[in-house]
Amino acid sequence: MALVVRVLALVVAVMAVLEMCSAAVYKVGDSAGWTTIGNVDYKQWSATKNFQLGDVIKFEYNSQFHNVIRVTHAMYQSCNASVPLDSYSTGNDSITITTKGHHFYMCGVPGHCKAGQKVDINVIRHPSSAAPTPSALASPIVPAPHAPVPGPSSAASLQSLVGHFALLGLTLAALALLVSGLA
Ligand SMILES: [Cu+2]
Repeated sequence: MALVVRVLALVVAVMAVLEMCSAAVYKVGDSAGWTTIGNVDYKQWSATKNFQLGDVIKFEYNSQFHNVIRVTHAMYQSCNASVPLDSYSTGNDSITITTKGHHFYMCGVPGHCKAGQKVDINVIRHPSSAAPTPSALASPIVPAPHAPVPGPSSAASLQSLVGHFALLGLTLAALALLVSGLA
């Protein structure tokens, strides 16, 4: 029984760590993609996501008819495409989010933004969470971890796996100690 509890706790901990430090890829509009067809509600789409630093925002569209530009909040609101901050036009654009706050994107083709082809990617600022280290930003993709082997050395190896996430490592260690105490 004690072993089961310990293994479960470790699995939960590993999942929590992976959840927090692995980059997610979000395809804008899901299966519909980046389009004016079908009145995709991009506001609703982004509202259901929990964007994190390092996540990849993927725009898939027919480059003959659409494009992607990053704009300011004011330009986003007024659908002003005149001075884009960034622009993309391959039809398969992956953008990695490296800063917190709002990231406003719209289609620069006349009329499309007004028709709703605009999206606000908001990485919420958590005041309590530790600031991400530059190394974490530089390498958002976490190497595939080895399957956790339950045992006395698990906590140590897990800690080394997430060594650069000191706070998480400490949490993990505390959890392991707690579980060991209960066993
Ligand atoms: Cu368009």
